[in-house]
Amino acid sequence: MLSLPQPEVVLTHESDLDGLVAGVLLQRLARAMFATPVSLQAWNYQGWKNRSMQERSAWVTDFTFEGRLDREGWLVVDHHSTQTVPRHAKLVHDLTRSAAQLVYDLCKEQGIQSAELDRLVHLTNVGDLWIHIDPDFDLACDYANLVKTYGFWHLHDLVEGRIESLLNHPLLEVMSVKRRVEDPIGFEWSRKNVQELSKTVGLVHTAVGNTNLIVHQLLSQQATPYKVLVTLFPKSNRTVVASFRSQNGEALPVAARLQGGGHANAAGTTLPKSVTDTETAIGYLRQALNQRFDTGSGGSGSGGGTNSGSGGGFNNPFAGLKL
Ligand SMILES: [Mn+2]
Repeated sequence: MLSLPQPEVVLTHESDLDGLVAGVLLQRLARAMFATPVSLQAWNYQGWKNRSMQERSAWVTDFTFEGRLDREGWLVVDHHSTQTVPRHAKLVHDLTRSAAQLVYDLCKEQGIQSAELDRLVHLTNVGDLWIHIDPDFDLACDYANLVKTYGFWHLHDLVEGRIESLLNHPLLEVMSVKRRVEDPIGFEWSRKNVQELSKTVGLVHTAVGNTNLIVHQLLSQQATPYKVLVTLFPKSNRTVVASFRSQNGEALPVAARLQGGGHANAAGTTLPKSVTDTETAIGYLRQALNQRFDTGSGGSGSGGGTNSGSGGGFNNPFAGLKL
């Protein structure tokens, strides 16, 4: 058994089922090991990049291990690729398993295990790792879509943190109908509505249907000339999330260029605050993706600095963009 430091907080990824299941399970593990409740925080990529890591001790899951997380008293359980070698933090890392699966393995060592959790973690794994040959793949997508459709905290609060209640939840029926009715219609429409952002990146407009599935089909059928397909998700707080997909590792570098992160073929970012709708997002992405790195004469601010203030300005490299 790995000896784990007592955490002040559990930090997880807000955007998907993997983050939800892994985060809640880590929280339970902490409570079981230290007999005291620990709060759960969920972050999107943009907020995460700007978050200061002040806690003396924290448990992190479903976020890429990087230097600023390599702290004494910190635990990171993750499955995104990383070049960083841990020198201070404890790292539990496996590219081939979901964060939920990795956390659940730790839980089982502490006796936190049930048939319900076995099932939920399996479905999370299949959906998050996109194991499309698994017989449960369609169902796993329905589970993943619960978080995409209703949001991390809405769903969490609806089941009062008891993630087992997601199993066979009545809302899955809604996801299943959406899949059967919306996906074929959405695929046909999206196929005809792909817009060039750069020579290698195309924006997939979506009307209805499971965007992930539609984009995956477009890529696997090579239905467009682009190596990377982008979809945009305007959020209720007037930010826009951009999601990048590819088949040969091209998605992550594009997302990283836009302050994002993720997996080689499935990555994302939250666009700057001044991008508030799809139209401004398209202008921003065109500008950003067609700009060469070496023309970024924006001065010291271009070295990876992000726009952490609440003001409306873009990051320096894109300061000249007119919207
Ligand atoms: Mn994940």
